[in-house]
Amino acid sequence: MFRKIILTLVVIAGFCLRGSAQETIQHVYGRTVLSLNGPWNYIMDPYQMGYLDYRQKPFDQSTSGKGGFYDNLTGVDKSTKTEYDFTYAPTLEVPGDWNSQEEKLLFYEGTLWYKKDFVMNPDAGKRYFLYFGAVNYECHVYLNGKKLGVHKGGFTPFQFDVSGKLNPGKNFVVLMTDNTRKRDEIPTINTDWWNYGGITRDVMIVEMPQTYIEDYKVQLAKGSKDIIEGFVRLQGTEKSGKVTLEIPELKIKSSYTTDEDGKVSFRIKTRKMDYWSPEHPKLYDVIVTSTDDKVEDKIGFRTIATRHQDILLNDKPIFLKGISIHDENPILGGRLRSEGDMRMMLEWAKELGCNYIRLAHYTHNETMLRLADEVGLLVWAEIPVYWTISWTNPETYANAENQLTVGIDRDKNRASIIVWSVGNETPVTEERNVFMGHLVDKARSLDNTRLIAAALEVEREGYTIKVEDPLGDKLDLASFNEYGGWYWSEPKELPKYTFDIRFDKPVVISEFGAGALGGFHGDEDTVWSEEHQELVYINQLEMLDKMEALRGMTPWILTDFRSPRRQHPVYQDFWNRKGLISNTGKKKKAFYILQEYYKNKTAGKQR
Ligand code: GCB
Repeated sequence: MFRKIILTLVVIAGFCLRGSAQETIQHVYGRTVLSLNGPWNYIMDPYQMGYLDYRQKPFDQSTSGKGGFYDNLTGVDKSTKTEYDFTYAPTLEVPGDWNSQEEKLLFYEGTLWYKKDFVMNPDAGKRYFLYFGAVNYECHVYLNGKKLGVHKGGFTPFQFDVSGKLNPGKNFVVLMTDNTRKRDEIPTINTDWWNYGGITRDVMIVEMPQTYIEDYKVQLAKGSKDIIEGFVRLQGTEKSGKVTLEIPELKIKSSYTTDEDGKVSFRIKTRKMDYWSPEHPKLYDVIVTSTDDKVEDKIGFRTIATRHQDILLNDKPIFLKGISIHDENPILGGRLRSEGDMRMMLEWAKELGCNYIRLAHYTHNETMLRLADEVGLLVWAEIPVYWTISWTNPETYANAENQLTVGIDRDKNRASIIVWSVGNETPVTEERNVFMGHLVDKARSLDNTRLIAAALEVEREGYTIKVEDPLGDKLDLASFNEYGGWYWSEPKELPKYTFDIRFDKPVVISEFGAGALGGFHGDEDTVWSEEHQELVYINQLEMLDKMEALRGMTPWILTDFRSPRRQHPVYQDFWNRKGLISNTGKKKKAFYILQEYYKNKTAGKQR
């Protein structure tokens, strides 16, 4: 007990140390921006010689603040003595990881610098923000040779206020990025995915008025089908002012005055509306206006709840026909770079018959969530609290909580998201229970309208598969990964197993699967053959279908993906082969087994 209290205090102290998450502008894609996407010059710098002097002191902390690569010196005349030069350096496309763009960078983990020139004519009456969709993992950002700050975390957006710092005409941004894995970070050193480095998502300069709409939330109130609830927050010089919320199709137009912190909360009783669902992904135009600013969004309204073992979407029981997805284009062997890449993944999920996807194991691209809203796919969103992280380090907790907060903050208006997951396969210990318990509480305090879950693990006793993780008591779903027929048991034995789950909650299997090399055929007992993977799927589905409480699943995984842990030279070659689609885009036999299963599956009917 005493130990538990100490741990709780440590965790809370960790949160206080870092303070609250950095706010980013809601819906940057709906604002006036200058895109900085495209080619950026890069320099690979394994010894950080662009950052540290020969005594290992950072140049940007020296008296002059100069000496690093961010000075962006270029050999203009014969007396210039520089040992780097971005002007002649090769380029990488942004957005895009470095690994998939240059062969010598495929396995690179370390420091790499980026530089981009751009021309602007800043308007003195406006504010400007330099916004990054995501950079993996740590990055130091410099504008015109001056440091703006540092950011850690590979999957969440961040921004810097650059008002008054932009030159009329020529400007340059330099980034030192570093994807070195570290034990105390989130994720930690050990994962089963590629540690893609660099500027993996959009970069832009966002132009805003002096007082602007920083954030808003427009959602159905918890448990209600006719009350739209939320807030608008202004930021800038005149925080207290008039704001108007309009949803023309619902004949809503309401005006409010924000308080001295710029915030106003509202509740609006609404008329009959079309609820968002996978079959009918209705999005309403939502317009927020302030004296100087205006932003337009498309927002869907739906309810999600559980009742004993049922999941209710808009009050009706639903079976979640899902698939897990990494933020990776298997054909590129790199992070998803464009809307086209993302649509390809979602179309495959649709073809499989899905109404639901698990975006594993970290915050995905904002565009992916907007597309899920548009095409009608429910979403499980997650943070990279994965396997064995540093449970007792307060900084680690603060980092996890920050990633959770920023993710919820960014995507709180997306109807598609029904589940916030706080982690995957974390091992049960007292320290972990405290850490994870706090994350669950935090998620609930930030958003009480969605389900909170985590992908738990199972234990076995004979032919009984047990789910007993105490964290499950705090969660809305009984969700767990279960690799029968692959990591344990023969596939043909699976139908003999039964489940013993200690929670009276809907069961949503967050993973099961088996590896197969696309195009490799053999009999069903030949491991790595498509037939073997097919056999695992057939027997898994037979076993799972016997479970009364089964309400959904996201088998592992839609497509093959790169992983440094998958080394078999013939069958893997650094690819995790559990995809239902290969890295050449070919559907494996198991794809059709799951497709058939989903075709016949209806909510409420378990067998
Ligand atoms: C898991 C992990 C997932 C792995 C998968 C596998 O349980 O959650 O990240 O990739 O198993 O292939 O082993």
